[in-house]
Amino acid sequence: KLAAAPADTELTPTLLGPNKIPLPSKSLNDRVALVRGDITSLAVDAIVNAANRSLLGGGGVDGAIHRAAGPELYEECKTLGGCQTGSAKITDAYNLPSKKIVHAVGPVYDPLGHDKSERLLTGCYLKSLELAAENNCRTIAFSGISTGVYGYPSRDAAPAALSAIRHFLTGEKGDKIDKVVIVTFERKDVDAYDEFIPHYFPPV
Ligand code: AR6
Repeated sequence: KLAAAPADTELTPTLLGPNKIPLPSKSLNDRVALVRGDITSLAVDAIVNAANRSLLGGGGVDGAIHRAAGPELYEECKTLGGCQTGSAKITDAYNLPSKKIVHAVGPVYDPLGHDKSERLLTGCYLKSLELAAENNCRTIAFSGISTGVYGYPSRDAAPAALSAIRHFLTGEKGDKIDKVVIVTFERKDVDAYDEFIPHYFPPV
């Protein structure tokens, strides 16, 4: 269960998020968890990587995942033909304790095209959840997508991510996922999720 929300969880229009989802719903609280640490150590069904369009590895969490999964991951990624921004593809997880890796390609944040960036980021979360559900992955852990090298501000990325997760869990295929783990690494992301989670997933 998540920590209790501050008393003043009054909703403002900005907290409706990109999908204009009515908030809040107490019943979803135990379906989402927030942890800080290394996503490569998690024994969930699927972990979500913040990849680039080549899907052939890079720095940040992508580099950490490729190092920990081993060279077979790179070999499988080579067969995928890359991936569009705002979408995702799934692979095996090789030496990782998870069963699958979803490789999501977030947008490079564009402050002059905020709405487009948000649509693409939301697309990453929805497609990742869809792929997990299709592959019988009932537990999924997300690293931050676009909030590192790609420059997406954490205070904008967190509500977009939470809105998309909530949208999926309340939708048609929502019952195919038992638990969504949000993995934070840096303080700025911890702070953003601490602030926004109580609005999207209020405590029971
Ligand atoms: N473990 C867990 N989380 C991490 C780690 C780690 N080792 N390192 C960073 N994060 P980023 P992006 C968090 O830069 O912004 C790669 O080169 C970090 O705090 O990994 O989507 C890809 O190949 C941040 O919140 O991904 C692409 O070229 C989040 O992971 C590009 O970077 C995402 O930061 C993608 O950039």
